[in-house]
Amino acid sequence: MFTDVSHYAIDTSEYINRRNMLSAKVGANTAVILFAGHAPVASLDESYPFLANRTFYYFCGIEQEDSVLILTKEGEKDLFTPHLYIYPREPEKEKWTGKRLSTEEASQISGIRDVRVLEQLKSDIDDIISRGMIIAWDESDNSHARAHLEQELAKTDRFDSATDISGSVTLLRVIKSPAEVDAIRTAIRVTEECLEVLEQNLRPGMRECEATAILEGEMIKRGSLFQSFSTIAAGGENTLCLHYPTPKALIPDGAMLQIDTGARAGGYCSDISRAYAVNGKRDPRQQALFELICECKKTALSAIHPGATIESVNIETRKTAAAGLRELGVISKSEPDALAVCKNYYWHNTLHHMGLDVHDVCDREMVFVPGMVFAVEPGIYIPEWGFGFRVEDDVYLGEDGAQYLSHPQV
Ligand SMILES: [Mn+2]
Repeated sequence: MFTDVSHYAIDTSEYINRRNMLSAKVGANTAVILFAGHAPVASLDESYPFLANRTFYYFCGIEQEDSVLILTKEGEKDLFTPHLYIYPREPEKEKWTGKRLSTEEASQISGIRDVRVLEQLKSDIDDIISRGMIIAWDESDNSHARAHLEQELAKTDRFDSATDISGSVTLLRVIKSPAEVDAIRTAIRVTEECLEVLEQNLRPGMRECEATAILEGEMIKRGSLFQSFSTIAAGGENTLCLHYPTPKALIPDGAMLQIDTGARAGGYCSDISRAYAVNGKRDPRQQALFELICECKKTALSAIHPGATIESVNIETRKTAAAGLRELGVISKSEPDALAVCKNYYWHNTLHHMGLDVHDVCDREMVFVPGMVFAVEPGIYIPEWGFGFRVEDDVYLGEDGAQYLSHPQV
């Protein structure tokens, strides 16, 4: 199977709809200002790869450094007038950095007719301020560009009037449209194809980073140049570290290999964890833990329904884990508070929202409603046994409950 996502894109109508939905949540005489941001410097003239601020991207689909989106709502108008600011085409610079978007291309992607060059931005913002419009922005955006605007506003005594729209944006972003679910499903398909290649190449004595290389190499081949996050590959005792950062060890015969990985499609994430016996056969303990975690995932899936919360799913799933750990003798049968002791073995959340960010925006207290997408990842780590792992699948919450988007490991 080979799914090519090099040119996977969400339809322009999606961005238009999203801007219209946000306009209904914003008062009159307001200018929402959102920034794509700039890749952070690694050292000297070397930068980390660029990924546009996901809220900026959500409203226009533009993946180009330093771009700015301004949505103005003036007078009696119900809807925003959108203005997009990008760098102009510059053939000399593009010899180094590659082709920039033309205004026509940016317009086609975003559905925004008014695309301007960045040079105009300052005077346009000055104009917005002088007209007394309310400035609205995303306070969770910690880019230099927003900090700079904050400084500028402070000079004008307008700083106090700036409003934060991140709460309204979260309410939109947590509910996925059919097109978003399709993008996530496509990202998952890519990840699953790459995991299949890894499975065919597993062998005792391989290095953890070889697993990373196979997975990320296969993802890049399929056009997912940017993954949801850096792949985690941990063997043996290293599986006890959740975000194990140094995959340099050899994986001995008989050990487990924890993989946590995800390709992107159209900017959307997938997030899948697998626990493999590196020699192809789980020993009885490995098998017992695998079965318990799968049992936890079943519990989690039935606990994910409209009206549930992240915490209610955590509580239900931990009950299954605690009972299972008792069965396995990890928690003593005489222990009066197995649930409390269970936290020593099951210490991370069971699930998180997933979308344009892998740990997507959310309000942790938020009650689940249909249209949400989650990565469900029960994990149990047993230092006494020298290993632990999580098994993670992605699900969509419909009217009738959670459905798998990925194909669970058996
Ligand atoms: Mn996850």
